[in-house]
Amino acid sequence: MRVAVVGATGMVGEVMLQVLAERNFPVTELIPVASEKSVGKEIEWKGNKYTVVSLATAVEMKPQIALFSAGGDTSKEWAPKFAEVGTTVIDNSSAWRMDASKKLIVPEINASQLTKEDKIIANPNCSTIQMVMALAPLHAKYDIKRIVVSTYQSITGTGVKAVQQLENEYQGIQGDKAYKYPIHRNAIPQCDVFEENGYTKEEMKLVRETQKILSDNTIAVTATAIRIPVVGGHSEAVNIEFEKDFDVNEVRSILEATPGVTVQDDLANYSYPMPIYAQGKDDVFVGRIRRDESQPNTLNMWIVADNLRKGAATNTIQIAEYLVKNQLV
Ligand code: 11C
Repeated sequence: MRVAVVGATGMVGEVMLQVLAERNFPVTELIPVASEKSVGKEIEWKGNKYTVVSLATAVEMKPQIALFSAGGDTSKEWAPKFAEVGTTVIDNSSAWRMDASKKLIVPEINASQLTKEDKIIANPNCSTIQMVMALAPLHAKYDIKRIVVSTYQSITGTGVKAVQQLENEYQGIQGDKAYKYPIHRNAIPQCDVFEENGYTKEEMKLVRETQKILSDNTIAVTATAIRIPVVGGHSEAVNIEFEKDFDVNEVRSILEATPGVTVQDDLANYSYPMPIYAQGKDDVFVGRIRRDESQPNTLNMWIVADNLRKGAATNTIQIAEYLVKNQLV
C-alpha cells in the first residue's frame, strides 16, 4: 500500500507512524505530509529516511490510503481532493464525523458498515472511542437508556503546545499557553470551545458520536469534560442506565470477553485503571464496575485509555487494516 500520513510531524501523526511500524502495516511507500513549514524536513521510519512533502504533492502521488491528522480545516479542504484521485482517507478530525454521508467507525463495533465506495471515513473523537468500546457490548445485551459521563482528559488531547505549557509551569518558565489558565495543579472544566447550549464541543461529541456509532439516537447522553494535568490518557467516570436489569458479574464477564477491552477491577489488590499505566497501550481499560444503588438498572464504571493510541492513531490504523483485509482499497 502507498500510504500518506497527513500531519506526520504532529503528535498523533508521530504515533501513527509508530503504530504502522509496530503492527507491520503493509506499507510499500510511505508519504509523510505536513504543512508548508515542515516540507523538506526528513523523518525516520523503520530505519529509513523520508522527506516530508506538501498536500498538493501527496495528491499527485495518488496514495491508496491517506491517514489524516491535521485538523478540521485541512481535512475539509484536502480530504475530497485525495478522494477524487481514488485515495481512501481516514480522518481523525471532527470535520466529517457528523456528516450523514460519512461513516464513523470503531472497528470492533461497526467496521462491517464499510464498503469500497467509502472514500472519506471518519475516526471518532478519543473520549468517545474509549467509552463506546466498553458500552457497545453492554448495549447489545441490556439496551442503554441514558449515559452520564464525566471525563478527566490528558493534555496531549490539546497537542504539543499544552504539553509545553505544563512543562513550563513545572519549571516556572513563562511561555506560550495552550490554555487560558494554568494547567499545573489545576482542573479546567473546558475542553474545546463552548456551543450555544452551554456545553463544550468535546461534550457534544460524546453525545452525538455515541449515538451515531451505536446507531441509536434514542440513547440519552450528557457529558462534562475536564482537562487535568495528565499525559498518559483520558479517564472517564461513566454512569449507565439500562432498559433491562443486569448482573454485575455478567457485566464483568461480557467486558472480559470483549476484544480491545481489559478489565482491571480487583479491589482487594487495589487494581483499577489509571492513565500512567494505560499510556502506550492499545486497549481500553475498565474498572470500578459497580451497581448504582441510587436507582434501578444502573451501573457505574471507570474507563481509561491512551487517547493518542486507541483514541486516535491505533483506531485509524485498525480501520485501514480492515479495509486491506476485506479488499476495500
Ligand atoms: C481533546 N478529544 O482531548 C480532544 C482531542 O475532535 O479529534 C481530539 C479532538 C478531536 O481535547
